[in-house]
Amino acid sequence: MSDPKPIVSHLYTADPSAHAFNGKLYVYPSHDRETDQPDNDNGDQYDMNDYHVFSMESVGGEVTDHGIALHAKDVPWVSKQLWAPDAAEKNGKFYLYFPARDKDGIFRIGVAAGDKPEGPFKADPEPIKGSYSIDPASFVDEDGQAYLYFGGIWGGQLQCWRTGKFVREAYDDMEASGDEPALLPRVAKLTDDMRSFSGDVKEIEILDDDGKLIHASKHDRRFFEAAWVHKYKGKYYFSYSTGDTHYLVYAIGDSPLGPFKFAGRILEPVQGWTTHHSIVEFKGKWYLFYHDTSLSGKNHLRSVKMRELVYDNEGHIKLAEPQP
Ligand code: FUB
Repeated sequence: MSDPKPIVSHLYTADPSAHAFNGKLYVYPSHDRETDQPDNDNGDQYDMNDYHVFSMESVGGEVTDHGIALHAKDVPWVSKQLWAPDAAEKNGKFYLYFPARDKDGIFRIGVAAGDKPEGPFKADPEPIKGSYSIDPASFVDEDGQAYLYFGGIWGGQLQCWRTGKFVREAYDDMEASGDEPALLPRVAKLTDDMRSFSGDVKEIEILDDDGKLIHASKHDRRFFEAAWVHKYKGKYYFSYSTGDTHYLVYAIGDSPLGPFKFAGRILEPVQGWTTHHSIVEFKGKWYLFYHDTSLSGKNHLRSVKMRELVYDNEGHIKLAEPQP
């Protein structure tokens, strides 16, 4: 399969969250930049401080960079590292969800609101109460209920939240092991104004072929980071990155709260350590947005790409062949 070109090359972009809003395709990525921070498992090299929003009217057409939609300096609670964002629309308003370290170095999730899909967005002065870890992904169901999925192990600090409270000393115990269930991603319902959690944070169960929670030792299928939820033919698809094995995989369920049953791989490892994606329907076709480091050759300078997806008769996801 031929390797697609990045959708833009004037900036480094990663962790793309794509949505169809107002008849256009909008992409909300991280904005990677050069840094003198060390490259380590903590993710210090991902030292981003703003977000740009991109849009296109057609796939393959011109991609517009709408400029800075939110900057870290305008968010009072943030110390550093604006990581993978997402956006949602409700009642004609647009919301940007973003993870960043607070002044204590703890990853939290913030929300910023705007009147247009491309922003600018104004951030609430505090992170969402009860939020933690990284990689927020929103999903608004057909009944109008919105959900926020989040979590990431290792540098994403999810292992510090095993007890429901932040335990800094648990950081180095990065994940479970052996036959223990893997650490699980989180979900919370959002309030009608999209700015708070309306209930408790819950764990998302991802079940293996035997109907049990995926074992922590199965690094090729356990959750690492980059949650994404989409709906196809009444089923909910929960997709994510397996981190240190570098796959994008997915699981299918009957409820946005899970459980989800492991269903396979979407994408084999790309160039670069991280892999992170979104899945969106636009003008009757489905697309995978993802990133790799083909442009820079450096782990922390990534570029967003896209490929068309198709479903087989059982609802399993495949990359379209040939690509448009
Ligand atoms: O971009 C920083 C982090 O790298 C993201 O939050 C992770 O999902 C990984 O892509």
